[in-house]
Amino acid sequence: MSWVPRLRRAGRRTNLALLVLLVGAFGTGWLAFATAAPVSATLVTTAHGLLGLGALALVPWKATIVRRARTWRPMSLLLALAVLACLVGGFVLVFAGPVEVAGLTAIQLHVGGALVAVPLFAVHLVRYGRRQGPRRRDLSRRALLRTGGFAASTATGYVLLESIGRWTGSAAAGRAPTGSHRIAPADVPATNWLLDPVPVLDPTTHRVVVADRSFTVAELVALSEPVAARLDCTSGWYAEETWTAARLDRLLPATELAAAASIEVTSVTGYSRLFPASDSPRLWLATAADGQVPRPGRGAPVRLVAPGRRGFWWVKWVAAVRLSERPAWAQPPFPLQ
Ligand SMILES: Nc1nc2c(c(=O)[nH]1)N[C@H]1C(S)=C(S)[C@@H](COP(=O)(O)O)O[C@H]1N2
Ligand SMILES: [Mo]
Repeated sequence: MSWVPRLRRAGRRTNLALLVLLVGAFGTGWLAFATAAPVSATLVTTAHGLLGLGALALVPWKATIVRRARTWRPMSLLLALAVLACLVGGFVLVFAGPVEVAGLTAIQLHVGGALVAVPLFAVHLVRYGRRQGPRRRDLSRRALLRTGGFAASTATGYVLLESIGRWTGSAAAGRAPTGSHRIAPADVPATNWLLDPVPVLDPTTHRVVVADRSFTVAELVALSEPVAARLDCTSGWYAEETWTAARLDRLLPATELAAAASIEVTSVTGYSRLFPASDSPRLWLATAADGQVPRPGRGAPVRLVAPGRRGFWWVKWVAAVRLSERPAWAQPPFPLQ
């Protein structure tokens, strides 16, 4: 262990800072999955990156603390590995794009590492967290100056890494505000949120129920127009395509739509999302992408196109669109299937 540094100031404040940084990184990570608008996405992903980098910057101090411990529990090692996997996944995603590492996609490694770390971290806190809480002197001028200095160095490191990413022409340079990397429509993987199956549907017999009516695919095509939109998946890629799609507010009965709280779009697989009723002019039933019928995995014959919303809102294999009294916020923030 001679390679581990012995930093004098390593201690309670290191642990406390790590707690704040990791909890913050976890929270902003989920928030980043939910955001799509450029300004909010930039703020959230930058905060997420700063918090993660801050945690990484504390490793030498944490290593000093670990070195002082007489015994090591396997669980602590597992926790360290999970956090490491999460960090590696995050860096790979930023600098190399949505590639695979050891059979896992970068985002699977990143989110998987974080999810494995959570229960281990909770046990770790219960076991070692005593007397590690904040103290009054953490707010002293000197302590605050040190915290500010640490924050400033982390921010400098962040800017430096971003610049290196650009100069070296790495994938980091072309990221969207959400952090996603651009891919060609032909390279879009048919992406399911968790474990949804890919149904193969017959476009000649498939019908989509829209409130009190039902449409054949041909009827939807006849009501369609071109819609350019960006499909931005939370797994780290986005693609720009021009969809052939019919606007939902033109298919839904006007009076009922005005009275409804939300619109529920359901897939033949059962996957569904609730949208505020006022979103209807920005929701489209699409039958083609760039002039072609999409592959079955991409939602044919009818999929939702929801410009300005992240990919998991773009329900594939749409079976029904129903008006609902339920407010759109009364659903889990992310799909559960
Ligand atoms: N029915 C259904 N629709 C779905 C999903 C799903 O798992 N089931 N995944 C969503 C997610 S997470 C994304 S990113 C997009 C992916 O669309 P694509 O297959 O065209 O890439 O579809 C969305 N629509
Ligand atoms: Mo996605």
